[in-house]
Amino acid sequence: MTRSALLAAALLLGAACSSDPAGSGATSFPAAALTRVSTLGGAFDVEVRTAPDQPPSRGLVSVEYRITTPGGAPVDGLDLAVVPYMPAMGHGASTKPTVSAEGGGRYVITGVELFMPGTWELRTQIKGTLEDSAAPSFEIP
Ligand SMILES: [Cu+2]
Repeated sequence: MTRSALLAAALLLGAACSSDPAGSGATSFPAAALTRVSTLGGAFDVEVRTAPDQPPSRGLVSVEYRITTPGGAPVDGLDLAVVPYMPAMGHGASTKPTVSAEGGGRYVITGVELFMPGTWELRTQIKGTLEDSAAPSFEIP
C-alpha cells in the first residue's frame, strides 16, 4: 500500500471510531510513571502515564499528565492543548484529544489516536501562570 492509501485507511478508521465514547468514566493509570519530562522552558515537570496499556499500544490511548513546578508542587488551572504528531512522517491524528483537569496537578487527555507504528509525539502547549511547551514521545510497536 502507498503511504497516502495508508493514511486514507487510517483516517477512515478514525472516522469509524469517533463515535466511541473513549475516556468516558474513570480511567485508571498505573502507579509508576512511564516517563518524566521537563517543559522546554523549564517552567514545569510533567510525569506521563498511559492507559489502557503502559507503554501504550497502537490505537486509542488515554494519557495522564501530573504537572508540577520544578520544586514538585502540583500546578492546577493550566490550559493544555495536545496534538499527537508523527515527526518522521509529518502528520497528526484525525481525532482531536480532549483534556480534563482532575485537580492535584493531574490532567487526563483522552482520544489520543496513535494509529500507526512508530514514534509519536504529544505536542503540548501549556498556558496559565506560565506558558511553556513539552513533547513527550511514545514508541508504538
Ligand atoms: Cu505515520
